Amino acid sequence: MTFTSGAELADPLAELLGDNAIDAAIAVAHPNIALVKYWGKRDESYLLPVTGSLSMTLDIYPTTTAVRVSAEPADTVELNGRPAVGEAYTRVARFLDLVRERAGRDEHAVVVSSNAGPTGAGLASSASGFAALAVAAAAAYGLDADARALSRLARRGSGSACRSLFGGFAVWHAGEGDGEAGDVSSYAEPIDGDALDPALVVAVVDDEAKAISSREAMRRTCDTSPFYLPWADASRIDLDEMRKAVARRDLPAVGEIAERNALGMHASMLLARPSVRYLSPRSVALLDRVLALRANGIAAFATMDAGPNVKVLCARADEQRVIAALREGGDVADIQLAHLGPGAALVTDGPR
Ligand code: 2P0
Repeated sequence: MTFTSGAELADPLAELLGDNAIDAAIAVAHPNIALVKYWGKRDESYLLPVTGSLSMTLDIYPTTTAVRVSAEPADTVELNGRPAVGEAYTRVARFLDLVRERAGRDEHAVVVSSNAGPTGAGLASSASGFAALAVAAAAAYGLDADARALSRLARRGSGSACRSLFGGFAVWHAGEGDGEAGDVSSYAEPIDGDALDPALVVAVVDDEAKAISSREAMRRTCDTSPFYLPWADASRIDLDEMRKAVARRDLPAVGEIAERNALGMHASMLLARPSVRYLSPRSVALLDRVLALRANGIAAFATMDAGPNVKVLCARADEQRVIAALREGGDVADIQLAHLGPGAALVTDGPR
């Protein structure tokens, strides 16, 4: 796997824009990891969640995306150096339709996007991807949108993307109602948690794309799991408690709530019919290491998303001990250390 910074990627993308950068823009966005999860939609077409969620935006794995409005007869989309096809293409083209509708324009676009981290492996590439696309496409089409409008727009591409508009910690409000009413009330906004300044150690067990999309897994869990509604009820309480724990900079409480919320989400998936299981034996081995760290007095807590990779929240002072403990036993393919990262932004001055 090659890791590239957003700044390095911006250079070839700038070439795509050519000398005349009118109706063109490049944006960079980072993934976010939810500490209180989004799992389940109340409205599939507007991507409105059943419950609110809370995340931290990371400073690793940026997505860099260039959008140029073009005279071509259709949108062209390149992801990680290859033409996007099938569902990946359709999701981007539909998203551009929303931008065009809001901007009152009908030209197509050329989109070129690169992820510095693994794609579709439960490491939030769709969050950084649609956040970067929202910012770049809005700028390229001249859409006048503030941060909240961009967050709502990014949500239409991938729910979790609405949180990557913001750096640090963000809360995604579930909002009220379906359709247009839900659309205006469901957005993310930043919350003050920078003083907490935790580390998130990302233990990559497997960077292959997942076998079942989170969208399908979410739908199946909502529709069939008897554990889904109990988890959603518990998650609303988790969100309230998490906001208070972040506000009082209480890392052990933040970690404990995050871990129970993630385990509950995975439990609800396990009871879906057919069952959805993202965690592998290696993920479970890493959870044991996190328990052992705690038994040794280190405040380390795990969270897992739609994939087998395990992210461990801890204080910066403990990050190297956590990395060493996770490396033992040979269950990880790669370890990345993340801290709080920036919100999505245009790359305005060329590569930096
Ligand atoms: C989250 N995940 O809160 C949760 C936890 C994965 C597990 O948001 O269907 O790609 O595009 O809205 O945002 C992954 O789902 O799903 C996700 P769609 P998305 O981060």
